[in-house]
Amino acid sequence: MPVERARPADHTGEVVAAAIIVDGRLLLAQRTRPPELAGQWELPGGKAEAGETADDALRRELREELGVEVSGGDRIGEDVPLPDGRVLRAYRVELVSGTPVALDHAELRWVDGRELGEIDLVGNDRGWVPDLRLHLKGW
Ligand code: DCM
Repeated sequence: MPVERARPADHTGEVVAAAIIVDGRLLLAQRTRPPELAGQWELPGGKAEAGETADDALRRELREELGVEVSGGDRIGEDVPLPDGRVLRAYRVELVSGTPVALDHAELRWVDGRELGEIDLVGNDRGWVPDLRLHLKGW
């Protein structure tokens, strides 16, 4: 198996997740699917499509899932390898316009550092907690 794949294939291999932090609180979204993840909370995001950069994917996913426009995209936390061979990466993004609405999730919640440690986060996102907390209040 080749170690490096072509660029478009790399992009399709990425799942992007957004850390939206306002006034020391992080936006979390409650999943509705699949059944084993329903009810758990995550950083909103999703799979990059073929040819999309991580930036493109973040902007599209957050428009679709939350109805907001975002910018930025500094990495935060470590890469998380997913069982299907994709890699999950978190990016810090800024809200440019709109107020987040749960268009594809059960609910949204803004959490401080203490609440982030107590909420039922999807397993893949748990490793990011220490890095995220550095930007949050209340811990
Ligand atoms: N995923 C995750 N944590 C996130 C966002 C996504 O673990 N913050 C995972 C769940 C799926 C895959 O990435 O395995 C694709 O996400 P989705 O089902 O939302 O398209």
